[in-house]
Amino acid sequence: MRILTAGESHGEYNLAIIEGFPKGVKIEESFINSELRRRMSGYGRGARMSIEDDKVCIVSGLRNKITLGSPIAVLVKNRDSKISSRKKDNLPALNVPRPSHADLAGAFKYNDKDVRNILERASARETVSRVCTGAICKQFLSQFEIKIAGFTLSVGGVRCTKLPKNISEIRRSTKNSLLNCPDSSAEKKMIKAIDNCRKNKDTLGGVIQIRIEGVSAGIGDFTHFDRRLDARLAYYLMSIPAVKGFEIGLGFEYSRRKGSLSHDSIYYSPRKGFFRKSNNSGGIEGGVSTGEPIVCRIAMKPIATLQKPLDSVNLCSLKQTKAVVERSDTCAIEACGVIAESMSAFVLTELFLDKFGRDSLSDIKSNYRNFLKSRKKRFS
Ligand code: EPS
Repeated sequence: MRILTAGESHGEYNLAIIEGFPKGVKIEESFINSELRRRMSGYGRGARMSIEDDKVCIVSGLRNKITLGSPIAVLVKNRDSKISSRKKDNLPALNVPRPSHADLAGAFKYNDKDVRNILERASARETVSRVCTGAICKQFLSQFEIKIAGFTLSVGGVRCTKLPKNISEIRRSTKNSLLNCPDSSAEKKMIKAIDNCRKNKDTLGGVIQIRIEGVSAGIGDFTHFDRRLDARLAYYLMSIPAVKGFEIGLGFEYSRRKGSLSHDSIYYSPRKGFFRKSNNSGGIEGGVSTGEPIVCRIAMKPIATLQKPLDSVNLCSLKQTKAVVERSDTCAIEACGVIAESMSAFVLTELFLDKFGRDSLSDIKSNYRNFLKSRKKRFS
């Protein structure tokens, strides 16, 4: 399965083409739209989100709401469209790159002194297409009772102390949260930190925890490095704009512990089969799912566009100056969580199809049933 996304931040549309998605899956547009709404919300977003009203239009790949096995194409219209592929716009050239954005690196790469030509595609607006794809993949995964939920673990160093134990707790505890945070007293402090940053024209990042439940053992592969489930998750989650760190299970904490206090001992009972009493591995050993919940975290850096800009250099005059100031968000941690769920859904779907076939949902279901039956016979 492949996704191809296209679209500029202030262009007319964002689109995605999903190739290799199986036939026979019912797709509800309303679910994609609810995921798009989640991506637009969150405390700390800028004025852009009150302009946009992201709604998907599925233009191909389905008949009567059921996938045909052909490429699925989806389209989301940008309300705040300022540039066009067909006619000239009147936007002034932007010649002063923002530190930490793609502006300067992109200007070098594409030999262009107008960084608008870089930022339009480097913008996180593109993640609209990924969330549409993730919402489609989630509808496939739900056929196998695989669930994915993320939550905000910390913002600007303020960390949750009350952590949900499973996905139903994540959903219950984040239901009325403005930051998708399960700990209401930590959330109050996070909101205060965001308000302070907005007042001081600064920005904040944070940490998202993702939990995936219902994945049977045996997804992913150790036989080649690029088929490892943890490597795939890292690749796709690190591709989200502003994500600078990835951990799975104990993550960096492993480096501080002894092996005897790190690894998940193996137990067996006729009722449960093989099981573990801990899940430090985050549900993946040797690049393959163990059957325990998959738990990983990503770190998002503070938004690059500052309203009180940092030092930079004008690409035309080479004079020292301050970076350009563009309208932006103070914190986009909640959106980042939704995008992370979407990328995880894509990775899981892709490796699930690797294992159980690709063409039609009915064949995949019967392969899956046979697999579970045969493992039950041999391992319990
Ligand atoms: C972004 C800058 C802001 C964000 C945008 C990502 O857009 P604008 O410059 O138009 O105010 O709002 O995110 C989105 C538009 C979105 O849908 O998430 C950037 O520079 O990356």
